[in-house]
Amino acid sequence: MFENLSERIASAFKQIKGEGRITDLNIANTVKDIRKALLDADVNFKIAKEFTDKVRDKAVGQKVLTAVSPGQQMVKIVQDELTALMGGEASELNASGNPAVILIAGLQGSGKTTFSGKLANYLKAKGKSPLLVAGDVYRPAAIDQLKVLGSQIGVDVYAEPDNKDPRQIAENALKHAKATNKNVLIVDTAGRLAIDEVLMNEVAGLKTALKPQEILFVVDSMTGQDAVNTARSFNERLDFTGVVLTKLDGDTRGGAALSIKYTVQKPIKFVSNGEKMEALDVFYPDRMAQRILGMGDITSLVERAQAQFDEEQAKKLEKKIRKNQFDFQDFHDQLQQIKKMGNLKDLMGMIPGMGKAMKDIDISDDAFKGVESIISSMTPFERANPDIIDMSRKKRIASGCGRDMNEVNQFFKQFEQMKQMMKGMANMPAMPRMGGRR
Ligand SMILES: Nc1nc2c(ncn2[C@@H]2O[C@H](COP(=O)(O)OP(=O)(O)OP(=O)(O)O)[C@@H](O)[C@H]2O)c(=O)[nH]1
Ligand SMILES: [Mg+2]
Repeated sequence: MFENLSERIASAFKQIKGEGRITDLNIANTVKDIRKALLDADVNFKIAKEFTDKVRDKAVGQKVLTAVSPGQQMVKIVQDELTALMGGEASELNASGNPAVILIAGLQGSGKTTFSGKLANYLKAKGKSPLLVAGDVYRPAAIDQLKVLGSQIGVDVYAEPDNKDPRQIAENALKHAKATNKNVLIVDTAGRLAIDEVLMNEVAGLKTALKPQEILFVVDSMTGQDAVNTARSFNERLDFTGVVLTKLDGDTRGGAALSIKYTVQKPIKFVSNGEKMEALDVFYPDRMAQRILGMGDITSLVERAQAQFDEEQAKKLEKKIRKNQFDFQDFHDQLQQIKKMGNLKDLMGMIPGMGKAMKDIDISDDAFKGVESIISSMTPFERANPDIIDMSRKKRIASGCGRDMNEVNQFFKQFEQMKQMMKGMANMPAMPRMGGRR
């Protein structure tokens, strides 16, 4: 995420970190390079200038020149200013109300429908009972798309395929939600290629009819400055409550994330970074600033792991590891959990220092494919009993998944090593025992 921007800012700091003596001149040079980096990331000119003026004034005001570690102090100033630029504090979604209504708006293809599904999934995990509403009446496929997402995450979808009046549909959906005890209504709407009166009237009409707690404006972060301009128009008309940035998994430069809050004075509430239903994060300006500065984001990484973590299952797994019974099925299940946490490259980028190292390495989600295919060509009995797999079984497994014997042997070797390592770790005295004595 924002690799180029991160790299440019890091190199701007190099000149100040490496210097034995800090002067007004190298502060000025650092600031100038940061400004260039922001402009190249498609941050609006005025915002970039104001930002770097602030950084310079603070640096001079805080006597960075005489500080013990001026480089670090500069980084801290930039970190604080980046956080402030993106909104300072995280802004919570208001899902109170019975039902709470959340209206989703934005241009065509920005990711509204996908986000509606992700939000429903997110709220469901928080104990809410959401209802998705198909408010896009123009494309018949739009209803199907929402229904597919709904069934994937186990959330009901309200649709009226023969009704062409989104306002009526939404009002009926509201009644339906009340009757079926749903406490959040998520209304997906139609998008258009460009801002036009028909689109604006339609969404404004929905706003009047539904009095939503939240109107979320969904915008494709790949569109940079355009994203910011569209946000401005939508905000003038709708006075929305928050922004959702989508497609942060692509090679977006960062301009939208950095300029939008400043421009519309509305918080970014969520960022979406992939097509999977789990690929949604609450937006934390401070964590994003850390990521941009190459400091990683361990907090989010841990939160993602926790969201996928099943305590019961973990306890069972620990027992098996202790008894040295960790098998191929367990291994397979663990892989699935990791994959659910999101795209691998994105996960690695959350580890401090890794973002830069990973920049040119292409890790796709296919990285596990070989291993997965080997496991899936085992019988359930083999998966649960790795020890019984002899040479002839290995040969059958290899031909079943179309991999060569070397690869299969290597995987078995790695699996054995991992098992030994796990056993060693599980039996270390420092590890708290679970389950108690028997
Ligand atoms: N990589 C990536 N793709 C996304 C993300 N969000 C949505 N998409 C994809 O972008 C395309 C458009 O997403 P939709 O959710 O259908 O967008 P929409 O705003 O509902 O589009 P319309 O209903 O046509 O206006 C789909 O192919 C999605 O899978 C994201 O965060 N990352
Ligand atoms: Mg849609």
